[in-house]
Amino acid sequence: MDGAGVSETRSTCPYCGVGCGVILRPDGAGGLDVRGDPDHPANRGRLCSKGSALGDTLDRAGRLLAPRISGQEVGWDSALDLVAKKFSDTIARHGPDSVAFYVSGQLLTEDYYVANKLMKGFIGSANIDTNSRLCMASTVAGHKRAFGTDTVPGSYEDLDAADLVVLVGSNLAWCHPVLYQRVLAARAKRGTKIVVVDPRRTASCDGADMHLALASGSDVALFNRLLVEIYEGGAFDKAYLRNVDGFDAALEAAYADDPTVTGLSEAEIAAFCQLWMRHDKVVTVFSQGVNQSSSGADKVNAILNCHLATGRIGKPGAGPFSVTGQPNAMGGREVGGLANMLACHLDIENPSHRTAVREFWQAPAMPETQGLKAVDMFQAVGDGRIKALWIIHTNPAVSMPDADAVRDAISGCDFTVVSDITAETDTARLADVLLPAAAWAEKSGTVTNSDRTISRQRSVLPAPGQARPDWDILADVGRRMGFRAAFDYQAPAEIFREYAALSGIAGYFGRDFDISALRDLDDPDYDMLAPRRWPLTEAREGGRFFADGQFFHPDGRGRMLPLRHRAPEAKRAPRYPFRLNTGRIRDQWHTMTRTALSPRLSAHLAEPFLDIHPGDAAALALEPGDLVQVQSPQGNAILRARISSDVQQGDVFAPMHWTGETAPSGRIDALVAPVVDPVSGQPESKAAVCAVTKLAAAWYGFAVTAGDLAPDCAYWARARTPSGYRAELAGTTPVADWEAEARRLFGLPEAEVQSVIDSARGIARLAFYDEGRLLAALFVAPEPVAVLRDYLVTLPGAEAPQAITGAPPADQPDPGPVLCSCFSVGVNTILTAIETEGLMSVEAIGAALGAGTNCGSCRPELAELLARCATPEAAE
Ligand SMILES: Nc1nc2c(c(=O)[nH]1)N[C@H]1C(S)=C(S)[C@@H](COP(=O)(O)OP(=O)(O)OC[C@H]3O[C@@H](n4cnc5c(=O)[nH]c(N)nc54)[C@H](O)[C@@H]3O)O[C@H]1N2
Ligand SMILES: Nc1nc2c(c(=O)[nH]1)N[C@H]1C(S)=C(S)[C@@H](COP(=O)(O)OP(=O)(O)OC[C@H]3O[C@@H](n4cnc5c(=O)[nH]c(N)nc54)[C@H](O)[C@@H]3O)O[C@H]1N2
Ligand code: SF4
Ligand SMILES: [Mo]
Repeated sequence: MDGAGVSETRSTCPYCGVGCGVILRPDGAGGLDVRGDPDHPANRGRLCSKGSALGDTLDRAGRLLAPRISGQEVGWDSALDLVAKKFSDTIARHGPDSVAFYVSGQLLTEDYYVANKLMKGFIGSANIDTNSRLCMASTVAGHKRAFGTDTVPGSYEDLDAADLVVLVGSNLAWCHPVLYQRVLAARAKRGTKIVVVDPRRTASCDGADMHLALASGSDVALFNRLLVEIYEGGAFDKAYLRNVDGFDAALEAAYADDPTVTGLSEAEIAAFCQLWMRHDKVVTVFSQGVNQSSSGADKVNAILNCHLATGRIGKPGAGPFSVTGQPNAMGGREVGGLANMLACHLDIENPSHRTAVREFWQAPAMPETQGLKAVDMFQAVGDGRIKALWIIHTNPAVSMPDADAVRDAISGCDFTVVSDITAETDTARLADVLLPAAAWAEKSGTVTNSDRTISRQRSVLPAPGQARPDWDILADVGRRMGFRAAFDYQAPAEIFREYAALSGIAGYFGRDFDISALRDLDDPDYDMLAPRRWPLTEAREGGRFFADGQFFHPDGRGRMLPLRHRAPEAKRAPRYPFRLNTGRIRDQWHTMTRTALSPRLSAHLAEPFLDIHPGDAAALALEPGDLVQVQSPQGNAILRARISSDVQQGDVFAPMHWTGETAPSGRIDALVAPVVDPVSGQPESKAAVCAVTKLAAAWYGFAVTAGDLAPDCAYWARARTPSGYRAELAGTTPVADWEAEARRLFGLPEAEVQSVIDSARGIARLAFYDEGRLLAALFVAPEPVAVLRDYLVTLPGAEAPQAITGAPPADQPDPGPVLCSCFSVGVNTILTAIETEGLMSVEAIGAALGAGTNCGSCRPELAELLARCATPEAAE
């Protein structure tokens, strides 16, 4: 409670694996004020743009409020009886392996624990897999091969203490912004060097000393070369290597690899190796450019090899560091949410581990082999081997590779249950039964971030309608399936205690994951639990692993692996000449079900795009703003071309975020082949092949509206604005009557209209009014529409007699696209201030305009604007 009697609650941000602490304070209008928690060790008060905008995303308008069976609202009893009956019947008729759960690294640990216990212990199948298969599986496999368990050796403090931070396949500036700010702070303080290893130039390169734009998929060759240099330069740690097997074989394989496949010059590679070898305190941060690859586990081990060879692991400021994507990716790995794990880092294929867990759970049945991994699981759904499927907290119809096939598989499945917070997702639309889940801020539990810190999420808002927490829905189904005692949970604290007790058994087997010190936590202590880093036993809390040369293989030794470069599976060919890289943008989270509710987050990049090199664009006769058709052997997309030398010639990059709800032709996973790493089963999301052609558009349109809109054309993308929606549109067939079409689009059959229509030139401009207030406006042209979008989005709902001109009155400047989402500062405003006020630094821009002073996520882009102003010839 503060002085005014308003209570504040500490919780954790529901987005990325940095796991920032937040302080939540009800705003009195059903929403929340959200600020960074100065006492949380992950962020010390900082938040990025997404965390800062959490308050904007709590809108209840689109929430799923009641269970539905075949689209009809029903009560919980009907819905859950049906789920329990269908699963029980299917198991009775076709065996336990005919059903599956597909879950998420965004579930809380308590949710995840119950799901895993129900499937592995009581249904008796290991067919539970998670979207972490698309995310962290290669790291899990790499860690297990090298260390004997899935252990993250270091902690965030290592980023503060390092002299060199190497970002491999990580766009830390946009995907783990608070960690990137931490690295930049260390750089300001101690001169930390930063290297980025990424085929693409990203925002993370802006603060970097070196960017190695290697060929897609060639990381193993690069780190093999580093291993050779470590050997030849005498930088290996002989004493440490006494505890590690495989150095000679790894070195021999490394010698056999050819570093030229990286496409980097000898000088670049030599400079990188020198830098790496010169700095004992080196942290190699890696993420999806490493994991999402058909050689993902090998890439992980190639990095681990170099750290093991030099003994630079588990020491302050030194170690390999897998940064996790989702808020509870780590928790999911710990509870055993992957089809090839058991629980608490125990192995499903180890009989004594299995027996111990079975006895602890008093489980009737335990699978003896691994279950189906995500890609195989959806193939089994597609060919009818899986007959009942429960999808929880994830949107596979968008995010799985070969997404159109996955969508068809789900819709063809005999019985699909989807638990979500909204019915408006590509996956939820396919469900037979939809279950309303309580969302972040409405439910309680724990999550584990990238550096093994367990933090509480706490409920501060009532769940709307009939929504219930995921653990509660799962446990209820468990009870209805006949497992009363095992799923008789009343509160998440009970689940957590049981889980902590189980981890003690893992500790007994000598596994790393042991939080048994928390097994007797009473309810008030659980409520108050402050962030703690595991392991948490009577003997030990937190700290680092492996500096002492003690590993978790049965012989206690670490392992280096012999590795050879393998190119991505899909090969470029004349028909598919481009390499399609995919990933994230700064202000959207995955399939956008939450972040797209925020107008300020939607302003940064409002439509799906394809980055293409100027040389390739010229060969395809592309102009800036053209739409392109992108085709792969799996599927098609239409995206906005952004011509940029950030990507290499022959490579293109597209974001993963757009969906059937926001831009149906932008579902990029429709193009990605379902190719996986043979070791980890993780899909190769970053290296499909594709063809690119200019879309033969008959017309292009731009619309703003205070209401909703119902586009029906080849390309559309809509985004929230403070006053409603904005949309980009394009069609491949001419429209005869633009007024009729616009009235249909906006659902305004009668509204008063102003219009300028020039059919001969293909131009139409229409503005609809209600007593002088603008309701909606549409601008159509035969080429990409040139209107001042950032001005137009402010007009709906206001008196705007001149809207149809598409431009502000002469005395009102156009702010340009929003760069700083926290303070809604546009590019033009910043450029003007740089010029007229002579601003020379990001700090000066902040002092003048506020931009970049809150979350700091846009600081790399501000730096780039400054650099561009300083050297105009460098601008594209
Ligand atoms: N804003 C935002 N932040 C997020 C998320 C989000 O949706 N939005 N999602 C969270 C989640 S779940 C995850 S997993 C993380 C992901 O975080 P990151 O892994 O940092 O993000 P990505 O953009 O997927 O990919 C990182 C980079 O890998 C590069 N890359 C592609 N191929 C290769 C290659 O062969 N070698 C190398 N070295 N690099 C390559 C890409 O060009 C890209 O810049 O982000 C988390 N944070
Ligand atoms: N091409 C390509 N594809 C990729 C990637 C890539 O880089 N490139 N990255 C992959 C990676 S790393 C990841 S992690 C995945 C992410 O992909 P997904 O997991 O499919 O994406 P999300 O949008 O996070 O889906 C979360 C869903 O849970 C719902 N939800 C929110 N809160 C709750 C809740 O409390 N309970 C329940 N039951 N539901 C809730 C949301 O509305 C949403 O529908 O995408 C993968 N796919
Ligand atoms: S870095 Fe941003 S998205 Fe990630 S946990 Fe922190 S505030 Fe949330
Ligand atoms: Mo992820």
